[in-house]
Amino acid sequence: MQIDFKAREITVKLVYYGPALSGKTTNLQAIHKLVAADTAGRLMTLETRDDRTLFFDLLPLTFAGSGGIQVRFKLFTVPGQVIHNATRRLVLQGADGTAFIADSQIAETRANQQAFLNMQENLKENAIDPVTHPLVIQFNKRDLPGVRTDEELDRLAQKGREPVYKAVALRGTGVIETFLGLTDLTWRHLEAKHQLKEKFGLDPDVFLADVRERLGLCGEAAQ
Ligand SMILES: Nc1nc2c(ncn2[C@@H]2O[C@H](COP(=O)(O)OP(=O)(O)OP(=O)(O)O)[C@@H](O)[C@H]2O)c(=O)[nH]1
Ligand SMILES: [Mg+2]
Repeated sequence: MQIDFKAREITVKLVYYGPALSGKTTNLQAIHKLVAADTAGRLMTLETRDDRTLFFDLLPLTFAGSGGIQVRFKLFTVPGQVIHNATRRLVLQGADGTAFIADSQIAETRANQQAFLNMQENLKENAIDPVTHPLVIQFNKRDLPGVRTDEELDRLAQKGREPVYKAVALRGTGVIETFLGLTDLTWRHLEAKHQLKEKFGLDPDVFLADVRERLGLCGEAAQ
């Protein structure tokens, strides 16, 4: 998190992590499409010819908090291809929260596991504790055949600490819910660490309700 006292601006870094082709870029594209233009900035993507992220994508979302504070969420994606590990580590630097985008296809189970371990390693490399780091998990591509069942994902959700979301990012389903879940978890973590309410008069309940309200309609529209 960056605080600019002069500009009265707080910048929060959120990273979309996961194996190659799980739909990280598609999540940002869907958010960009669903969120009103006064909230979402320009989506910057850097892709190779076959749609693979080479470096990262970036989408800024800006919200007005109470007391004239601007809160900017910078959403990044990492490149999922195994060879781009150095870039993934770099993008994860200073992350305040992470959404792990898993591929629901049974055939991708191993790739998900490897990417998850890789994320934990890279968090540690960046001196971020994977145990306390705000993390949500999204199982994407629910529309495809050969995916893990809803029951299996529900069981996983019950077993783990992290909130789990199901999505079809290509249709915009579940992407706003995932983002709101990540924002909620991340903001509460930042509040505990930096006392934003005390310093800026930014009440977490009021601010998060405001974010939900502004994006809530987008989630419903996507169903
Ligand atoms: N059927 C289906 N396809 C999806 C869904 N989400 C993404 N895709 C497709 O999966 C492919 C990969 O999506 P990307 O968003 O580029 O994946 P990525 O995770 O950014 O991939 P890297 O940048 O290589 O790490 C594209 O062809 C998307 O259209 C989904 O929910 N359902
Ligand atoms: Mg990508």
